[in-house]
Amino acid sequence: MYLKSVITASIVGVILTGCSLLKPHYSDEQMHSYLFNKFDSDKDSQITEAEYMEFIDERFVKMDTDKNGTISKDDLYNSRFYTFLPELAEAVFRDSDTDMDGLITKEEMIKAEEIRFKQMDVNGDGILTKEEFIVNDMSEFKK
Ligand SMILES: [Ca+2]
Ligand SMILES: [Ca+2]
Ligand SMILES: [Ca+2]
Repeated sequence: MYLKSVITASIVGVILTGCSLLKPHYSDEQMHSYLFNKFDSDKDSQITEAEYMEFIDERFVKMDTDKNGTISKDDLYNSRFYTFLPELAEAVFRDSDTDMDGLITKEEMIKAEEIRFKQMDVNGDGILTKEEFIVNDMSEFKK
């Protein structure tokens, strides 16, 4: 009887651990490094505007899950980006949909991200350092 409840407890433990592995919760710092490295494709610890926009381009394609050229809320919820970082994905969506019609066109996303890049690039040299790169601490992202 005792043994049985120990086994049950450890199975529950395994299931719970499995769940937390499936849905990782990043600390802000982990998320920051993770995203910085994703953007920094040549790994020189700097994100150029070209690298930044290239990543945005790829992300747009990935987020457009039904491949019709615009990102809808359904696309958002079906995307891997949303699965892993729901809050950030929601914030990106809100921030990019400038005409608030519930759809993000590629033009809207590019324009929003160009503005975001310039806001982060505080010394205006066209390059983001790790210190300049901000994941989730921008005023319009806090709503
Ligand atoms: Ca780089
Ligand atoms: Ca779409
Ligand atoms: Ca829109």
